[in-house]
Amino acid sequence: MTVSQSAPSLSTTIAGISLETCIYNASGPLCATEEELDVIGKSAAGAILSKSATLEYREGNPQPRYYETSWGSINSMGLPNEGFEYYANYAPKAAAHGKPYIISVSGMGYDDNTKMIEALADNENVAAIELNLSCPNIPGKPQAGYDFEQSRTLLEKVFEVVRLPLGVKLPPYFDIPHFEMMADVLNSFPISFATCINSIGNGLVIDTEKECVVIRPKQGFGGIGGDFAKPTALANVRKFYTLLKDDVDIIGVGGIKNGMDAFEHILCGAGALQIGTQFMREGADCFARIANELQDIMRQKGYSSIDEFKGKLKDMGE
Ligand code: RRO
Repeated sequence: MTVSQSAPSLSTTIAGISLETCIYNASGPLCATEEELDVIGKSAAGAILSKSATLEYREGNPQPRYYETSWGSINSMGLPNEGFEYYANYAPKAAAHGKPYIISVSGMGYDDNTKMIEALADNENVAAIELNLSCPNIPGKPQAGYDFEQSRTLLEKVFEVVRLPLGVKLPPYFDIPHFEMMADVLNSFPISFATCINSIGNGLVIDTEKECVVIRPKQGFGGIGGDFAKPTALANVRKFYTLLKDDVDIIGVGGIKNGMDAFEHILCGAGALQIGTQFMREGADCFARIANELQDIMRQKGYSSIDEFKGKLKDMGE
């Protein structure tokens, strides 16, 4: 008798919300309009995450503001979005796709953030909020996540009004004391998840033929995503997995373009994965492809669920 082997499960739970599959879109690429969100809804993505919303509509930075390279991307979009209400109003349509809808919020100050988060309190079709502490592209505005006291103050205000599960989107950190300082801030609040990492801020890509930068805003400086972001993303996933309270889920994003990249993120501790640059490059087919590749790897290794290897990265001892 042959025993039929069921496919390895990619299901996961983030912020107490069940996802049929742990792979979905990163906030940023192709998630700013209803049409784009519907494409994600119809795809194999495990959730629908919106572009970071501000209180009002924003045009964003001047074009060209996104550039793809062989190894990834640089962007200085400048938070172009339809305004918070648009994403709140999309919630029933997202629910019709049968998968959790998460709204990314990126207010221009404390009050904007609390207003948006308060307004979402009773939206039963929104599963969670991802508070963006890390947009690198607003001229003259530092990334909140690099200012630990500002982050603490913002979270104090936010947790006075929030009713939905709330997580934070973090910038990449590079220094061990900085990981510890941010973990100390986050561990003071009942956050549900931490998404690691946003793009690596203020890189520079050059067109050597033209001897010119490749994007217009900020003299060509922009956030780096793709292959080069992966080692930094893995380090951030790993560090926050070990430093944050046990009930905080880690969502990995940065350089995931195939099943093995996804496997590495989970090994470091990610309970869900977001795809940014590769989604922009390939479109929504990337979710099913990466999921299938991850399942193949799990089959080869004898894993039937992601919990069997999540966070189980070994080190080599001292
Ligand atoms: O819109 C952007 O320029 C942008 C945002 Br809000 C962000 O969080 N990360 C990024 O790379 N670009």
